This record gives sequence, C-alpha cells and structure tokens, in this order.
Amino acid sequence: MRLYLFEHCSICFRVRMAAALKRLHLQETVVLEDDSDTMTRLVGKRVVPILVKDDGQPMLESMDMVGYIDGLGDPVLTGPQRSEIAACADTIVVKTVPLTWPRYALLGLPEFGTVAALDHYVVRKRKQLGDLVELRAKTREQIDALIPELEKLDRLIESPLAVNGKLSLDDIRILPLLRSAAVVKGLRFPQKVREYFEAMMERIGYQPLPAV
Ligand SMILES: N[C@@H](CCC(=O)N[C@@H](CS)C(=O)NCC(=O)O)C(=O)O
Repeated sequence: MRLYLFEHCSICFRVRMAAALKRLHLQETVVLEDDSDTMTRLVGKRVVPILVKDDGQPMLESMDMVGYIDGLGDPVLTGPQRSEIAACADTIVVKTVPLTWPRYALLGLPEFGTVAALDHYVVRKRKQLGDLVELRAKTREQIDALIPELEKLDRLIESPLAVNGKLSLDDIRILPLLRSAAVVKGLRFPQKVREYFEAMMERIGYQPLPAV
C-alpha cells in the first residue's frame, strides 16, 4: 500500500497514525505542493491523502482509509466515540488554521522542496486566508482564541493513551490536530492535552514537527 501525502497535512496524518497503531508499514510518497499532475493522474483531482491499495485501487477519504487499515487483522480502534470530541475537533480546526497554515511554509517540509512548490503554497493560502506574514503577526490573539478550545478538550480527555479511555476514531480525530497545533512556538497545551499528545506520539513513534 502506498500513501500519497503532504507532511504538514493533518488529514494525511490520520492515516499514518492508524497504520502506526496497527504496526503496519505504509509506503509513503510526499507529493510536491505544486505537483497537481500526480494527484490528478491517480484520482482525477488535486487532493491528498490518497491511499493506493495493494490491488492498485486508490482510496480518497481519510476516514475510509483508517477503517480499511484498522480492518486488516485485529482492529485496534474499538473504543466508544463521543460527539463532544468530534465537536471539539471541529472548533479546534477552525482556531488552528490561521496559526498553522502560515507556519507550515517555514518548516522546510519535503512538499515545499522546490521554490516553485513553496511559492505555489504561499500564493494559494494567501488567496484563502490573507497575507501569511500579517497572520503570523496576530499570533498572540490567535493563541488566545485557541486556548479555551484546548481547555475544553483537556476536560474531556480520559487517559493519556486514548481520549475516551480506549482507542477509537476520536483519537484519529484529535491527535493529528494537536500535531498541527504543536508547530506554534509559544502555545502551551493544558496539562492533560500535553500528556496525551506526548504519550500518543511516543506510542506511534512519531516526532513532533518543528515549532516556529
Ligand atoms: N475528504 C478528504 C479531504 C481531504 C483534504 O481536505 N485534503 C486537503 C489536504 S491539505 C487537500 O487535499 N486540499 C487540497 C489542496 O491542498 O490543494 C479526506 O478526509 O480524505
């Protein structure tokens, strides 16, 4: 199986996380940000993640990929899900985007491995969100807006090794968002969020991305 991804992409990280929890090796291809041709050739549009199964069939939806991977052998994502966690994930995404999108461009990630790829990202994100430097200058307010959402999550976390006490799809919803938020230097996770982030990243064998 081969996963096409961007290193910074939290949705791609869902799939990598599921594979790591299953101790299943995924071949990975990091697509250059401006390499729309590779994505279009595989699935007819510009999107990642793309999981190409061993039979050559591509999958397009990350949660389907997670379900597919978890269904190989004994499933591990068998715990209960809570609607409060999904709701929390939805608000955390909204509050982290203005912090994380302007920073990914600074991290030297492989999808930005050429000047053209990096500029392609900056131009696209500027159209969607505004000037990235101006956004970074608003870091303090953006962190202040995010903290209450992380505190809500903090109150919901049941164990450092599973947000609901037993691994579930909610962990797949939450951990990739924390990995993204952790690129923000100066953002301090509340205690249970920090313990969960550190324990889960260690469990799946991933280092956090650099923080800037
Ligand atoms: N429904 C898809 C959504 C995937 C998605 O939104 N991917 C983003 C990742 S950055 C994307 O490909 N955006 C288009 C782009 O970067 O041009 C899934 O969950 O797998």
